[in-house]
Amino acid sequence: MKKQATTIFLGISLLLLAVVSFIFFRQIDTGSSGLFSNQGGRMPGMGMHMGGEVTTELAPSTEQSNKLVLPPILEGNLTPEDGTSYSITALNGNTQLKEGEPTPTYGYNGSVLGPIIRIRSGEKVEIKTENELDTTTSFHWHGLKVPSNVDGGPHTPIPTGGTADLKFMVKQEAATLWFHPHPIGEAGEQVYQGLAGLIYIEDENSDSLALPKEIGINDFPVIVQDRSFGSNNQLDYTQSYGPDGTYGDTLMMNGTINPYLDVMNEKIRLRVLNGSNARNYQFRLSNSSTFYQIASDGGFLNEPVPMESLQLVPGERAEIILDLSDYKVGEKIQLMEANIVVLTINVTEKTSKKSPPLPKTLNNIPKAEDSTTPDKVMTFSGMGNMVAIDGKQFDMDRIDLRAKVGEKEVWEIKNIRDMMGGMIHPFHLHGVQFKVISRNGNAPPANEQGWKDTIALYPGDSVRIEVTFPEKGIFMYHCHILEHEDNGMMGQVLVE
Ligand SMILES: [Cu+2]
Repeated sequence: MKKQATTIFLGISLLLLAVVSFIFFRQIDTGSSGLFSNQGGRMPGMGMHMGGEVTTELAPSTEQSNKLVLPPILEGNLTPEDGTSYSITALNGNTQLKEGEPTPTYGYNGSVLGPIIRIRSGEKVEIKTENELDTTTSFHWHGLKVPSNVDGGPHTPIPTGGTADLKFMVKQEAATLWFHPHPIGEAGEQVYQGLAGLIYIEDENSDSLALPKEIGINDFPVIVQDRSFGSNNQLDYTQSYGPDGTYGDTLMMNGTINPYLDVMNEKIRLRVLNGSNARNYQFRLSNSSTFYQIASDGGFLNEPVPMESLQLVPGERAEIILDLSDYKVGEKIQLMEANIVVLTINVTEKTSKKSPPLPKTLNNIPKAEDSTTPDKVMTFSGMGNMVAIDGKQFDMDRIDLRAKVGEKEVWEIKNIRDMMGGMIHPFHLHGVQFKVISRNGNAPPANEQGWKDTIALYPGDSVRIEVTFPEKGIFMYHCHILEHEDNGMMGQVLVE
């Protein structure tokens, strides 16, 4: 009897010690915005799920190295009234992602991911969308400045067999955007199954800048995603699902596992999209060398920003330049995430022409303006099924905020730290490119001083942004951890 009581006492003490040290380390871990682990408050190797943690670690690939698949450029048809017309169809398919069985996937105009839609600033565009999936979807153009009836959010579901004809003017500068499904409660699963594509906007500035721009030669798209493969190479969303994000142990770039790229010894440009459901990345180069970020979500930065590491939260993009001019044929460099190889870049050929130096000036974005009192304040809080914005979960019948078209506003967005430390929530706002004014009262880092549509909110953060909606309608703002979005961490702003 006494022995049993001692055992129970010992057990309770150990448990208490574990909980207290867990909270303690978590506070340290999330104490600073600059120093963070992959997820706010993750304790590597603990392997237990206490909300907000990445429970699935990335594993080094055991697959053979594969040439990076490049998505095709979608050809448009020139029409007299509607400008250039494109067709995008969401399809069921099977894709050979791994050795063995092909994987059942979703794709746009193909079995997985989608083509690159290449449009020009000032151009009239038509996109004919069609849903051939056996489930309702929507076609959201992430980062595009369009009226909300074109935006493709939860208000415009396309049922199985349905079509929608979208027409708009391209009213924004050169940028790398993307498109993905945004149906209510189902975005996570549909993206996980393979739905995502890129949009390149070009303009006179991007034409004239001396940057690598030969697609597939020195200008490459890199869509980074993590997946878990079950038996027979299935992507089992339900099995892999986590209420704080669905993670996988396997990295895929453009749908390629363990990819390599053969290039010449010149400057190369990577247009990197974090297309993952929930995982944050901290990219660096294998030899720790400096690279340059030239563009953020909504276009070119004012000048190239030298960097040794690049963080991207889900939905975020960055264009980076790697200077391989001094590399010899046979040398290689790798893009890394922690100790995991993301992409191997082999220099296999000597270029006949020397890359010009990077332009000193890329863009002319006026500095963001602050105000003493923000026009709007909102708070992100909670985890799992308890995620909320201003204490509320998404309700399609409720307008949360109102704004006037063309009027500059300052929004203050807070991520409330909780007992467990909290999580990084990627904040995304539809229909606009905004500017980051400050993070906790300090100027944002140089690579965040351009146009943004998605930013990291660290636990305890208070971020101010400058927002001017160019178009009318109802626009979403939400967490881009797709499982949080699906769980209702989303609100809507009516722009009149
Ligand atoms: Cu979130």
